[in-house]
Amino acid sequence: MKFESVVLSALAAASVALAAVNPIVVKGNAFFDSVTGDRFYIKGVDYQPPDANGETSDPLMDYNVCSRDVPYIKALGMNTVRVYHVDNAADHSACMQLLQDNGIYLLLDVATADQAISRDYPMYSYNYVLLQHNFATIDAFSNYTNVLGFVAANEVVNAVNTTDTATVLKAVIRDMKQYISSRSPRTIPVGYCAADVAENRYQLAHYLNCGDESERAEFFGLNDYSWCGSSSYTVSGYNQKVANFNNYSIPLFFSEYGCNLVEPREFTEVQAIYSSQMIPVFSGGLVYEYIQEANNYGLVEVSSDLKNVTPLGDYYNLQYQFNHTQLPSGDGGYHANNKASECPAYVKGLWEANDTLPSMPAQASQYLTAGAGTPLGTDGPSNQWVPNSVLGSTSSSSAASSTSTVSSTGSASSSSSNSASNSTASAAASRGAAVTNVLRRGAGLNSFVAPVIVVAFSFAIGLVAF
Ligand SMILES: *[C@@H]1O[C@H](CO)[C@@H](O)[C@H](O)[C@H]1NC(C)=O
Ligand SMILES: *[C@@H]1O[C@H](CO)[C@@H](O)[C@H](O)[C@H]1NC(C)=O
Ligand SMILES: *[C@@H]1O[C@H](CO)[C@@H](O)[C@H](O)[C@H]1NC(C)=O
Ligand SMILES: *[C@@H]1O[C@H](CO)[C@@H](O)[C@H](O)[C@H]1NC(C)=O
Ligand SMILES: *[C@@H]1O[C@H](CO)[C@@H](O)[C@H](O)[C@H]1NC(C)=O
Ligand SMILES: CC(=O)N[C@H]1CO[C@H](CO)[C@@H](O)[C@@H]1O
Repeated sequence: MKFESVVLSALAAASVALAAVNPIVVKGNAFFDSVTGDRFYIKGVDYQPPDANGETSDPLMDYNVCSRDVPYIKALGMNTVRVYHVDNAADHSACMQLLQDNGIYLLLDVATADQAISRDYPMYSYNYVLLQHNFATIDAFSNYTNVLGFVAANEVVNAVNTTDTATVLKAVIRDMKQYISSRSPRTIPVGYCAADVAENRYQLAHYLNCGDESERAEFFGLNDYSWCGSSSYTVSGYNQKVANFNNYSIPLFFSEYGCNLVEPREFTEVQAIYSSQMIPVFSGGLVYEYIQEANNYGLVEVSSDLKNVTPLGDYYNLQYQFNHTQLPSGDGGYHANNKASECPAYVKGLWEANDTLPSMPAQASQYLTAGAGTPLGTDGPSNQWVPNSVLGSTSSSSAASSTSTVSSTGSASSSSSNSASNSTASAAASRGAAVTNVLRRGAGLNSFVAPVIVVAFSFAIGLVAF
């Protein structure tokens, strides 16, 4: 039994006694502390503060940034941050130590603006450049015991017409797992964070959890904005998700939550998320998002010199909820022995992923024995290969649309076709999608001579006009 107030007073004393941040392991559909054996619930916040120019940057390479923010994150009672974008060539040791000292785990997205699965040409983006990047990111973080998991992609399936990307996604998950088992000092789970697309939400979840063990995801995050204002367990539809995921065999959590259609946000969903109704099936969640940006989901505002942050009303509302939410004791009634899912059937226009994953490219296979080598960082080559066959007469006028997806603030994932309730919230909130899924179908990759490595980020921010 753990009361938040106990945790907070323990945190106050953390300068004398270091918080224990033992590696987390997956058992059945839940996370557990590998040393104490306690069930681990994610109490998290999505953390991607932009740099001085409002651009996406790596908050874990700059001690000024993480040391500014971690005390506020800790005072909220959080035990996890999700970071959507890092520079794998940077030194993260100081910030990782700070997180560790404060009992905070890291859920890390490996994609960047330049290195990600493409919705436009998923198979062409599946190459050794992508895998070298992902593997080098694993190398850069796998020594830290407070890494909770790696997110292979965020919202790459964002509609009914991008489901073929799931085949590549699953191959990437398989490859990352294989790299971890070959090279990492410990097993670190690899999973996915999904847009809440009502039409194929369960197909995707079951697809990533079906087939051979070597191919299956090890957790599933749902970016979910279905609880707005003083909604309820039933009005939000949480109850249906619990019922439908009851037989799911891997950990499930909200990788983003916090609808802002009703303001101020009271975060009454916190009580539901950690209730005995939900924890047999869900393992907590992460609030979108720590820092205030144009899309208006922030908990704190940062000063223009980036030196200070000021908590906003939503920060205190969230803190209030965590102060008054008690985690159930024991293992929370988790499901130890659910079976892996059945692979969903092909349905044209709705679910078009298949069960024949592409093999790991030969060049990438070498990394399993030789290692991924030097991390190339955010200036490294992009994996967005553009083949001759897709060039053609299509105009490249849609470049502008990709511009908007990368600008770091707000209303990112406009192509999300959530027909679920509150799709506006979901679409507007998905800044994470902007970071990881910059390149979408028709987004202006048409005018290159191929094969060519596209400097996608420069392209997307409009520095390069072809
Ligand atoms: C991780 O640990 C290994 C073995 O001690 C070391 O060679 C490697 O440089 C470390 N990686 C990082 C990023 O610190
Ligand atoms: C998918 O549908 C959206 C919305 O209708 C559209 O904007 C996009 O171009 C489509 N993508 C493909 C690959 O058909
Ligand atoms: C499976 O999907 C991939 C990626 O879309 C595609 O390249 C491949 O041809 C598909 N395989 C089968 C057997 O349908
Ligand atoms: C939450 O609890 C902490 C520690 O007792 C306290 O400092 C803080 O003011 C509380 N916050 C709210 C909003 O109740
Ligand atoms: C779980 O239930 C869903 C339907 O709700 C079904 O599609 C799936 O195959 C089931 N999984 C198992 C392992 O029974
Ligand atoms: C299902 C659900 O939670 N729907 C909510 C969507 O947002 C509106 C507020 O704008 C709520 O009234 C609905 O309950």
